[in-house]
Amino acid sequence: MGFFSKIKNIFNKQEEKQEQNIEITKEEKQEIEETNKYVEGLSKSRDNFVNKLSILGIKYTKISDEFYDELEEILITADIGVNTVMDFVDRLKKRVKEEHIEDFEYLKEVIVDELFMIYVGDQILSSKLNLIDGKTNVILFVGVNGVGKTTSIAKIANKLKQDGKKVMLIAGDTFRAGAVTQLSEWAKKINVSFYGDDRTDPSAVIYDGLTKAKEENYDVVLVDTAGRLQNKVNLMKELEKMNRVINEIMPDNPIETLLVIDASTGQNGISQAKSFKEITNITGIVLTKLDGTAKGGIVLAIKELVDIPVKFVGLGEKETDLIPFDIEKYIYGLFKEF
Ligand SMILES: Nc1nc2c(ncn2[C@@H]2O[C@H](COP(=O)(O)OP(=O)(O)O)[C@@H](O)[C@H]2O)c(=O)[nH]1
Ligand SMILES: [Mg+2]
Repeated sequence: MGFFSKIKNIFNKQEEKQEQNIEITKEEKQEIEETNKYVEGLSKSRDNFVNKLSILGIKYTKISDEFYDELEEILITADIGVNTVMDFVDRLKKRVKEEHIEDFEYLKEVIVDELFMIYVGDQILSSKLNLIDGKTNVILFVGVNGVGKTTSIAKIANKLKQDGKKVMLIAGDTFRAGAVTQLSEWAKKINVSFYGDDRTDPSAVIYDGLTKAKEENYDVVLVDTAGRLQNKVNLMKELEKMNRVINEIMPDNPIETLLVIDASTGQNGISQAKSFKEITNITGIVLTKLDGTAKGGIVLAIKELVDIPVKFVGLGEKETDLIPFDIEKYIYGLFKEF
């Protein structure tokens, strides 16, 4: 049985259990809820993608060169990178030949299997945040304006708070008007601590906020920043300075630096990721607004072109709609009716 049948089985079984009121554990319940979020959030992508692929299966009675050409086009328009698509089609052709595949139903399985392999490849990318118990952990959020940094901070902070962590938000976006207030309002709403003032040097604000967080034994500090990519040299210097300040206060703690990108910006988001990767050590990606795009294939392009693990995905605007990235649920959500 292929990978896709396997995950379909797992998720269907969980749902059946719930429908038949068979007792399920808290973890199983959360799994179902998260899977449903992927299914709902990826509906635009799925409609686009799966419909087109299914039409291919009707249009071609034989797997021909024209079939592969059209398949390539569909995958490229879903924002999976060109090279990834080329490699993928090569592998698919090889398997079709070796396994003498003629049946489209079986080919579907192979397509999903191979797409999964693009992401997983030969390494396991962990979507877990790198947090150490008993220490004050720092998560720095970077990314250009409007991608969803501040809202992602609030959503992640809310989750950490629910997990029982002592959480502080620091307003390191001293550039945009209203950014400090926006963050402090979120802090109030989700009931976590806030540090921010009207100084213009983000590193000075971060220094004082972190000093306080360390003294008062906070578990996690989430730092908002301004993303001015148009001036790469300045941004690099600013990020270097922030990292220096953090290292000075917490010398042996790893710093999580999460780059936030907006899935609906497609290839533009990918080039932002490449630029940020050049100027600072990005440890994970938060991919927002997947619910608003039909080009959900961008996750696979990120893997190929940026090779930084996606740690969270935004599948809606609600506080609970930003969830840890899970490749199996993602693939399931993307291909549910395929
Ligand atoms: N639909 C949707 N909207 C989002 C998501 N994440 C953020 N947004 C919206 O994007 C807008 C910009 O977010 P903001 O956090 O202020 O961006 P920042 O400039 O990077 O801090 C806000 O209106 C958010 O509600 C998401 O995953 N899905
Ligand atoms: Mg902001």
